Amino acid sequence: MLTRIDHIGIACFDLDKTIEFYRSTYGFQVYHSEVNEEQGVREAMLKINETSDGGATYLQLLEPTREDSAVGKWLAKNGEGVHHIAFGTPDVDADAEAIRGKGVRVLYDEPRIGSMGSRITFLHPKDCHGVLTELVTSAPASTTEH
Ligand code: CMX
Ligand code: CO
Repeated sequence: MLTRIDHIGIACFDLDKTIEFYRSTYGFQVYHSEVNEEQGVREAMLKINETSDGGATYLQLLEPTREDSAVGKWLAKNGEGVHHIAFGTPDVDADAEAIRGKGVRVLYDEPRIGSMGSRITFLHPKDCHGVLTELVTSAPASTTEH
């Protein structure tokens, strides 16, 4: 069951400048940052609020590490802006299978590793009214490293 908005993914050309915009304009701080080579991103998670399911909602700022990555291609075509929305679930495997059964293309056969050791998969934007949609199960709290 999808229980929160886990994050909004925002594509940017310069991660450091974009972090500074969110800090100086809104006061949001970087909670976590990492490079995910498989996804081709350098990313920063800004925690906005905690949620009633024990998780949290973040902004995920994304700078591509290579032009042929999903974010690199998207930036070249669209410029900066909202790239995807991510829903949090305790069981990404079950939700992905249930949604696949409804005829929506799930991009990965098995969830992959996302931010902070989470497990993630994506739904094709063309099957979701133009919105690239991610499903996320957070890593257990004891294994989360910031
Ligand atoms: N939102 C909405 N539509 C999108 C989109 C997005 N983020 N990305 C691509 N599209 C649309 C394109 O506009 C295009 O539409 P048209 O045919 O009407 O022009 C169509 O989808 C195909 O796009 P494309 O540029 O040819 O790109 P690809 O098909 O090669 O890739 C996708 C699209 C969704 C399969 C790819 O972006 C993907 O695998 N995404 C999942 C992984 C990802 O986004 N990783 C980065 C984030 C990591 C994280 O969140 O941790
Ligand atoms: Co994301």
